[in-house]
Amino acid sequence: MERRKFLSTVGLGAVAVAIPAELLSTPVFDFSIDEKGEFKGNEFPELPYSYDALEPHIDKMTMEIHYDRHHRGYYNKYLAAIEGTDYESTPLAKVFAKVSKLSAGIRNNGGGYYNHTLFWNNMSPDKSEPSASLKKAVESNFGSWEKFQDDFNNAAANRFGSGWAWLVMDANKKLFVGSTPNQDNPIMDVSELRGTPLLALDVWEHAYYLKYQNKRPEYISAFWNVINWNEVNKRFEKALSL
Ligand code: MN3
Repeated sequence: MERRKFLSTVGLGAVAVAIPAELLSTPVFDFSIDEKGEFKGNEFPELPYSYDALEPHIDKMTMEIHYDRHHRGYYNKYLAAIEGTDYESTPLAKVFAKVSKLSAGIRNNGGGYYNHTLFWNNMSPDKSEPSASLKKAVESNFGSWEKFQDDFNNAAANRFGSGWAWLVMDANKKLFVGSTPNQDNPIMDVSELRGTPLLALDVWEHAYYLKYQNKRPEYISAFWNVINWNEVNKRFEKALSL
């Protein structure tokens, strides 16, 4: 099956539609997409669960439109933006490292494509827990787990207009939270936040408006119920080892 081949090639893991439920709780997103990775950004990623899997926290219609229209749109427009250029074979991370010199089409659509791929994979219908080592790092960087949650929630709630909230590890292995506008992300050279993203939250209105309308804080608190900590734990360990 072609998809299976692609998955093993880019290391997205076992995310085919028919896999047993218990596998859905295992990390499905490979770090190779990131800063030092080789991910070319030329395949549309599988959604690792069904559209209704995150109900009631994120509703089915939002997921379907978000994934199949918004995300697919970024993907298609990114491919169009790099068509016929050297960037067709350049890993996404290397494109982002000099995105300030590239077109708005590459920046916005490449960012949209990458950010949503992180986002789908750092959510799951299955309960999981932050690892002991991640908890310890969060406590030492933020003072407490609650302070981290507050800071993350504030970053997400206070991003004016469209953008993303992040938990990021910087080059000194320190954790911090922040937000980026539009489809920017912490591995873009234009970003004020620089580092390896561990957790991403989409705060564009299209991510929550059908269910939550203008109540973005309710969507943000619902997000905590569907975080795939297995994935965040894995990214944390990988980022520590870079
Ligand atoms: Mn979105």
